[in-house]
Amino acid sequence: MSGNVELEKTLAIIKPDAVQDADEIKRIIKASGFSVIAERQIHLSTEQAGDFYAEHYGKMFFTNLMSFMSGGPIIAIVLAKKNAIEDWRKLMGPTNPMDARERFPDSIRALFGKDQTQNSVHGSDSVASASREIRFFFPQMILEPIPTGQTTER
Ligand code: RTP
Ligand code: MG
Repeated sequence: MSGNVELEKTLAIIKPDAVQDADEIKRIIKASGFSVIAERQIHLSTEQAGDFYAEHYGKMFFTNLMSFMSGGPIIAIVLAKKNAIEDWRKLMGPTNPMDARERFPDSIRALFGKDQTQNSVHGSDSVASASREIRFFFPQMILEPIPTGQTTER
């Protein structure tokens, strides 16, 4: 058995507007106690960006969000830590960087976000979305402990 049972995983994305700041963002992430357990740079198509953010389909910002997220490479990162999902959302800060700068000046969106669309980073917002989003970028990753006697085949 490993000692990693309490560690939670979440999906972070460094969005196209902040890829140039990736080294500094990763430094802050690691200094905040997260482990980077997988990382991948990818340039999404508009369709893939729409699939990833399907929960926002039909909202007024959806088209804009798809073109932003497919407008350049992104870096998808799996982070692990106790309470990773909530703690990464806190470290990211609020959706709108202006709001982030007022209320949470040390947050990543306060430091690196440009506007309410180009806001530097993404984070999963629940256990269910973390699971879906990690699989979206890292389909081979085994997410749940596999009980003894079962195979990884599905
Ligand atoms: P994310 O999913 O990227 O972690 O961001 P979030 O939970 O803080 O915000 P969400 O409501 O899920 O929105 C997803 C992303 O859509 C863009 N957005 N643009 N009014 C706008 O122009 C607007 N609102 C949201 C942002 O890139 C936001 O992060
Ligand atoms: Mg969201």
